[in-house]
Amino acid sequence: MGIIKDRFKEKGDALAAEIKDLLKEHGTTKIGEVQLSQVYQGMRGITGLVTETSLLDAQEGIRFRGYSIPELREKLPKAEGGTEPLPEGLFYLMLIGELPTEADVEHLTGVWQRRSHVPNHVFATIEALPATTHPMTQFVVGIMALQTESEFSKRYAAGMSKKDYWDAVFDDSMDLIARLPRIAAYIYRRKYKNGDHIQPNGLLDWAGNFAHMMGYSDESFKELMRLYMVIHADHEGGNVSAHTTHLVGSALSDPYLSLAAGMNGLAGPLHGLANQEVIKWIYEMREELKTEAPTSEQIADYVKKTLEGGKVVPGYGHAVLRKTDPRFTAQMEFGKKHMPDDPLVQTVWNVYETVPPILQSLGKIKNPWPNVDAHSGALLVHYGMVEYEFYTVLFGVSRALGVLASLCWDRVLNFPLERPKSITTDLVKKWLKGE
Ligand code: FAM
Repeated sequence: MGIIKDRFKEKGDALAAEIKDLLKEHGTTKIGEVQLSQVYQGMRGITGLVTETSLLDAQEGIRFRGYSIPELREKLPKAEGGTEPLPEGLFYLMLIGELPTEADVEHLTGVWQRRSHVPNHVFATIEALPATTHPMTQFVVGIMALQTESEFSKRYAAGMSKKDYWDAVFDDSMDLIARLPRIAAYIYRRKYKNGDHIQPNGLLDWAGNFAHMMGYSDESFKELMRLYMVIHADHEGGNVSAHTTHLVGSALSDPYLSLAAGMNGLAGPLHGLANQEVIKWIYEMREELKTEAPTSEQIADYVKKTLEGGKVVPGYGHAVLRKTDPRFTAQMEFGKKHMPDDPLVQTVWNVYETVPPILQSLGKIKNPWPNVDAHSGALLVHYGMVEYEFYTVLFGVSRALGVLASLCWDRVLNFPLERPKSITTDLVKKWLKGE
């Protein structure tokens, strides 16, 4: 891993120097204003973070270091015989800021294979939970149990110098990414396959091995895992999982503590849990309509019923995006290539035709289009992964790539403790009276 760490440090020092000069000259430049409604309504549109790994454009969607998802699917190295990008390549791009070579990706695959050992006490801790425990709870408990392995915490306790924080966070982040598939697969096999665990296959890439350990040997499922791990990896810095990991890390909580916090945010229904809610919603619709292939009219009626019941239509809308999520489009292309006749996938496409005009007609929804969660479950069900309560764990394994790459950048840029100011409504009233 030496070469990647050295390259990262070189990039980090160069950008740190650039930012220092930039702030010296422009530190007092105003970059926006804050309206009262933004303070009360989720800080939407307030620019208050710097995240180097990716940037989200409301009209165009996500770009990772300037590359769109179609460009990444074309330019990033692939597995032998594969057509989908390897997540190792995306992590390298987010961390270093340059496209990786095949050799860079192979090197990273090897580093993560060698660092993937999970101590037994982690599995024992997970086993202490009832098997009925939600997979995301088991996942976060597993990450917390792994915190005993944190180099950062050990070195901080031993008096580590501030200039070395980045080095310890880098090591912990690489160890953690390497270990997450093993923990996630363990939870899957424990909960759904009677604890019939599958040992890692050291010849496979990170996502391919993850598929293997969950019990899926189908080559196109491995390809789906590679695409899935890439498109869910990062979505700039303000989404709940990224922002939480960054915030907790700013207190110098180690990467294990920071990622666990971010994963608790991802477990929320308005964030990462939506991917399970979408499939649940479609299953309930098919159950109620007694058909595997609801017509557009039947879907429209069911959507209206959902809305009248005061519930959201899961998989639709977004806090920033104002168009169809390119992560949805990438999944739709995968579906058209690998499973064009799958009835559940076709229902997702029918929902896509039907839902946006209905949401638009409400007049209050800023983005009526599908987000990443609207498609993901149907692709997984096609291969037999029907356990939708597990889907957000897949999302979490992927999102760790982006939020931990960002955590490394936070430390190498020496970002301080994050501490925005809060106000009271009494104070607001005083302001408004000019007091
Ligand atoms: N179905 C029904 N109502 C919706 C809706 C949807 N899909 N999306 C937004 N609305 C409502 C929203 O609840 C709010 O209603 P009230 O004024 O009555 O409270 C109104 O429309 C304005 O909301 P908005 O400004 O358009 O959206 P927000 O920025 O407040 O919320 C989301 C964004 C993603 C939380 C929201 O679109 C939603 O709840 N979507 C369904 C859940 C989902 O798919 N989440 C996953 C998001 C995904 F990107 C991820 O993080 N994995």
